[in-house]
Amino acid sequence: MKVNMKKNAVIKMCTGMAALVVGLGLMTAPDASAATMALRGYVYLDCNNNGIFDPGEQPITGVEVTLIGVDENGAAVQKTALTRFDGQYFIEVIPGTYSLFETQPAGVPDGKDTPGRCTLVRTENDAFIEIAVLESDYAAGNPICGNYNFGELCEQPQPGSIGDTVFCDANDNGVPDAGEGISGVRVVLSLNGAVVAWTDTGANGQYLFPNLLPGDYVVAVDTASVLQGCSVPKCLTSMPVTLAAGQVFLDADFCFTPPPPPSPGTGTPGYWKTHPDAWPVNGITIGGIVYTKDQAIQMMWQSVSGDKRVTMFNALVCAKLNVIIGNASSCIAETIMLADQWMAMYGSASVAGSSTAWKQGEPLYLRLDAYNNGLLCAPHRD
Ligand SMILES: [Ca+2]
Ligand SMILES: [Ca+2]
Ligand SMILES: [Ca+2]
Ligand SMILES: [Ca+2]
Repeated sequence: MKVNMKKNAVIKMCTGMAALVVGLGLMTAPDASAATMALRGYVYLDCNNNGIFDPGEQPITGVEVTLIGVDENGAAVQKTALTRFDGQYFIEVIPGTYSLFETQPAGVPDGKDTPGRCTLVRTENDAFIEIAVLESDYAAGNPICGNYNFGELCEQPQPGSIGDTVFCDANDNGVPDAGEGISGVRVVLSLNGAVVAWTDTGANGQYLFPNLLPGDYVVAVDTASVLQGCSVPKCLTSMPVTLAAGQVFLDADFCFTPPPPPSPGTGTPGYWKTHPDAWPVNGITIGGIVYTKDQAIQMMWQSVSGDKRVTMFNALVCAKLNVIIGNASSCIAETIMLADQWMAMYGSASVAGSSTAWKQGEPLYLRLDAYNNGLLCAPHRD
């Protein structure tokens, strides 16, 4: 690894100081029992911002790194160390779980942080959280959880920005059109899990977070602040944005849709045949035959006993009326089509309950009946 090359270079130059070098923990001692278990890493100027301590990149000396955690005996541990001439910090520990926090050196723009080889829970900006330091690492002669490196930048990166529209997608095309912007919506910006800024959309639904350094941001809409009758999330309500230096990212758009009109509710034959004024149409086609409203209602008053055509007719008329008045139909459209085909095929003669025809028809009827009773995708009208 690059860092080892650097370390070797130091050791070659300082052969007369080998004992000192070991004392500082630069070398991995061959005898595990004599090795020091430690967490270590470098703070350096990551001029090419790649998260790697490359040859030619400069160490930063005197940076404070704090270790906080709990050792294997359950004792709380807190230690600090300063980086040395070669940019390395070195904190002795016994097995346990520890987090490392860098104090950002003054006058240097913040850079990438790269975790080392022992398992950890997560990396945050200038922090490595809950590194597991295990006895097994120690026994294997691999006693150092190394290379928890804090990189800093050589020059201030060009600021970027994130925007820009929260809209009510009234025409359902997925893009913001003129007049679709929603004003007064709170938009919140987070960086590495922490809220860093918020703003409210202007009159045209636009917002902008300017002067942002590169980083892994998340932009989110506070959905509770979306009013104006267009409050149902239609597309994303939050979006991760990895912003590069100088990048202007204006595609963090969020869209909403008006709530659907309240469902009028479904009715059964008992309702539709006694409420002719509620019919939304004056005629209805069943099995390819057109009936006037009066004819259909007359049919519905017939006794259903013995002739399953009447049973199916009643259920199918009601299901069609329930759809026409605005109830959701996705769960029943196919059944209505099949029931119409059934009526076209068997509607010319009486159908007995024991017949083959009713074996085909009954499942369709049961589904229509469930829909009409508000048990499928639309509620009952009561
Ligand atoms: Ca680098
Ligand atoms: Ca830093
Ligand atoms: Ca950092
Ligand atoms: Ca639109």
